[in-house]
Amino acid sequence: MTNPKLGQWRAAAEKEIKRDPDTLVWNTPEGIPVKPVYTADDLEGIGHLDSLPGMKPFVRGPRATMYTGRPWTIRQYAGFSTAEASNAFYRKALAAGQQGVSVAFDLATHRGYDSDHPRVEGDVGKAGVAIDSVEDMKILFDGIPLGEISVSMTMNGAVIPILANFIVAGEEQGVSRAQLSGTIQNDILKEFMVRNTYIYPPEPSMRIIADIIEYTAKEMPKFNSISISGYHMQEAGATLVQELAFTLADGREYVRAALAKGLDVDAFAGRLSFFFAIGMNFFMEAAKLRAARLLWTRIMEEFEPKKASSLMLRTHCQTSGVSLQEQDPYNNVIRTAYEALSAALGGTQSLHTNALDEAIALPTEFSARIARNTQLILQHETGVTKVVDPLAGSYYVESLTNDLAEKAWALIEEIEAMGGMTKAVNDGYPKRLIEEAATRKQAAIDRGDEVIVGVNKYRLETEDDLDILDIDNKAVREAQIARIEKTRRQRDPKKWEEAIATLREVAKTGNGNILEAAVEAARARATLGEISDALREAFGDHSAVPKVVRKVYGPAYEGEPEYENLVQRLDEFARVLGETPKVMVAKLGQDGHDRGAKIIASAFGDIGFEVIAGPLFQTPDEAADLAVAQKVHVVGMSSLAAGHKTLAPQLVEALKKKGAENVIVVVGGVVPRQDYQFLLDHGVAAVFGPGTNVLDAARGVLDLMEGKRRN
Ligand code: 3CP
Repeated sequence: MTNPKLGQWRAAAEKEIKRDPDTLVWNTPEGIPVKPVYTADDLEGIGHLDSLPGMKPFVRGPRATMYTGRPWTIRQYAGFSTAEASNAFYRKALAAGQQGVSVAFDLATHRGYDSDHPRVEGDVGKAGVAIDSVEDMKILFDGIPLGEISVSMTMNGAVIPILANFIVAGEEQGVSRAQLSGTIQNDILKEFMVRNTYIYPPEPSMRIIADIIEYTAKEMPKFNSISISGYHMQEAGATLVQELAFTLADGREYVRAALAKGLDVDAFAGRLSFFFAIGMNFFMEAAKLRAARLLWTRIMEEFEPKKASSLMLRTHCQTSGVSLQEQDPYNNVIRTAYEALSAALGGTQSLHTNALDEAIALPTEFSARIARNTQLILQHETGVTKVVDPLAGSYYVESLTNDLAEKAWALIEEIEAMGGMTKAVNDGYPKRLIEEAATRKQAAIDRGDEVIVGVNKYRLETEDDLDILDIDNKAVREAQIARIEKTRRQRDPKKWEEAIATLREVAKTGNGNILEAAVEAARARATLGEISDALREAFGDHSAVPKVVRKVYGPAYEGEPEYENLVQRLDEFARVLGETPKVMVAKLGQDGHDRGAKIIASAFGDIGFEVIAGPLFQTPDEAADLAVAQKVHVVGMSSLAAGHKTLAPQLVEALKKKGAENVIVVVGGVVPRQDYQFLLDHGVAAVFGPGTNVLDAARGVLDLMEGKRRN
């Protein structure tokens, strides 16, 4: 039934704006047309409207009383430098109101390398804490009672040694594994899609996950075996529909893997948990969490569980990292506060609020305090915890919930028709959709269609310096190496050898549980690298071939003089040069964040450069070899994990050594302004920091090439 007054509204609207009100419709990246006004008509046919919180299909929340009974957990993700430094940080945060711990590991740890491995020189202690063995893990939780405080660990690649070390650290603190509460991320499919901290190929990686689910179901009843994550998809540029669909499809795949181990669905389903990003589309994000719960119940009903808890989606959320900006960074406090409110209105169980400086560095004590207080103020001062699901019944939000659910379900079914998520991930389908969405979004920002305050509009003439945390990773590496050596010296070599041999055997034969064998190895003080290597021997390493999407950025600019002029200028320069300018986009060290690199490669290709996308995880020497072999004019190093001060100078030196000093090196990504001069002094020709317009970067590279030719 159409509201008879809608016609009157249209007339009034048209009079106000002097054009058709349909021109006010906002077509979101999800393909959802958001109308200027919603009415009861929009609720017609929506099935979930009369549902209640704590009841099927859980749209209104997994708990009957939600925050009125217990507010969400304030769980700030943190970790840097050494176990000692991170431990001190956690203790202070807990004393100041944080309610759970969430560990960020450095990228060397993520990828299964000990701190003394030559490939990780630029990574140790940088974007998280370095953990090499049980000895580090014990220090990390010193004075934090693991039987009382729940601990989340973001770990996927080296998930086996980390969880094993955690279990043994608990044991040696006097806390049995049955008492340990917390969550391990353990979500490998999204690593192949977007985050890239995988180690082994997809198939054995799925076996690892099933083994962890099996072990925790039997031994660790309070521990969440997985955190099925959409967060990184949104960070990589996914639309909310993609984030929703791919995450839930991943979840379905993990359930199937666990069932294939012979587990009863009710033995593990209640300990599956989720993790979503909360970006700036305020109502859509809250609706997304509601839709996620609705769809997860639908998916889980297929497996016919008996317990209601097996049907309910519980989730952690983090405010969006990509929504943070380097420019005018105090705006980030405001962005984060809105996102946090949206997460609370959506009914999250646990939340991380980003610190204002997280676009450029690790949080300082000051910025971490503001981030934490953003949640404390929400919980204690705003009244949002006093009512369950306050957005229920809103014409707009209910309609959005339904639209998101329908669109995501269509994509989930599409994945199903392709043979499920492992297959789709192997084929690269979700990755391609996400990269296309990311490139489209970048074009919208560069064109100014999407406004970012302080970046592409209302930009400050001068930016104030911000105090940021810098880690001396040389010192961290030396301290870690000393402790690894001590651990190796003090352990019983026979016990160590036996435990590693058993682990290798279990991995190779498939007889036994990998985590169980790894716990023994951790007890015998096998290091993280040694445990990972034992599994590497059985499973091999996964290496991905980078693919770059084309014709997404360019078409968004078609006909715009700014873009056309640049294309023409490049074309003319190519004629003078006698060849197409060739740019290699390089990712060095263990930094797998490749959204920026992929967008640059894609956009530069459309503009007319010949682009070589270097593989992930290269050493500076390997990148220089590739640059020489490909005869590139420019290497663009993309750095998002703080390794630039070690790796960029090494790249410049490696090129020089190979007689390729003519190759121009530029650095782009998350580079604090404070570091620009250092990089320029070490042979880098230009730095393109966060928020750089891609066309400006392309013009900058062309200027450098032209300048070089003239000299
Ligand atoms: C909850 N409880 C309640 C109520 N609400 N009891 C009575 N009344 C209520 N209203 C109970 C729960 O049942 C539970 O007990 C206990 O209180 C804790 O509640 P919870 O909701 O389970 O909360 P929490 O322990 O915090 O667990 C939240 C989830 C968990 C389930 C989401 O998985 C989690 O903490 N995830 C965090 C993941 C994370 O931090 N990830 C960091 C990613 P029982 O357990 O006994 O039932 S950082 C990545 C950053 C980007 C990058 O990768 O680099």
